[in-house]
Amino acid sequence: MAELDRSYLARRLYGAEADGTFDRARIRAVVTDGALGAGRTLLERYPNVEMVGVFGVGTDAIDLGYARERGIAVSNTPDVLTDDVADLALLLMMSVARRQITADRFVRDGNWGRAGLPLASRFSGKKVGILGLGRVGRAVAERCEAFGCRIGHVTPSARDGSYLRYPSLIEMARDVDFLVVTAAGGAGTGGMVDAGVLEALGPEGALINVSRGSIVEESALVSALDSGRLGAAGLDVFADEPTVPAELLGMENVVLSPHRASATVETRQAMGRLLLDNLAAHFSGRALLTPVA
Ligand code: 8YV
Repeated sequence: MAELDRSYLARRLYGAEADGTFDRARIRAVVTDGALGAGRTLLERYPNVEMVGVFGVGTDAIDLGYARERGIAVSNTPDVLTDDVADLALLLMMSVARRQITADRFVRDGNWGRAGLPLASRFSGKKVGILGLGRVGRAVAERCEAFGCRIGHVTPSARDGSYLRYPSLIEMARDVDFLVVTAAGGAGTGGMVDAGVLEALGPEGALINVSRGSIVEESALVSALDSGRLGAAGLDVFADEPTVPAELLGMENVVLSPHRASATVETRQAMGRLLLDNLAAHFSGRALLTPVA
């Protein structure tokens, strides 16, 4: 299933409007995704929109306040993608620890038998700190427990006693080997992982982000990795996708991924089905299956 070509869709959508072959008043629902979103500017163009269906769990790119003002229902696709996102977080942690991308290229470049590779690090038994113990964060924790890792978290509202809860992000960063970002994006978490947190994570630490690039101060991340103040990173999301800071492209201690955490056939089909089921529910007068509060 091809990834959504967002620029093509935008050109077709606004292009059609420009030549008058598109009656905005007839639009009753907007389908978007967790990255493209639906802000006030877009929703204002469609006076009769009743619903926004998000193909994804993140709603930070949806103007929920304006949707509420307009009485526009919003649905997303939680749960069906939780396992895939947590799996990718584990894949990034292990790839970073074992330097697997470097090892792969070492063999492909024909260097095996001609040169040596530095030793990697063990993943099992490491200390993992989770920023945001929600559905995905909990799934990451359960996976890490199977590898004998010690789990901690920082979560504003969690009352869960299952794992060590740190009083602050910087205290957790000081104490763990991996800091995994699974918190929801949006105004409440923007820039939470700043230079101080990255410094606290330190030269032996690694940042893993499978949520939103906005949660990390990306310039501070690049600087910390470049200077060695931070040991490594595994990143599936970035501040200004699809643009990735050029400095990261040359770093051996960084594993990069193009916002693919939910991009498996099974999950994307399940997300699509859930999105369509929400649309069908709305237009048949039933409650949404997965409404966004
Ligand atoms: C994207 C995501 O929505 O679920 C989210 O919030 O970020 C992703 O699943 C997905 O890649 C569709 O573009």
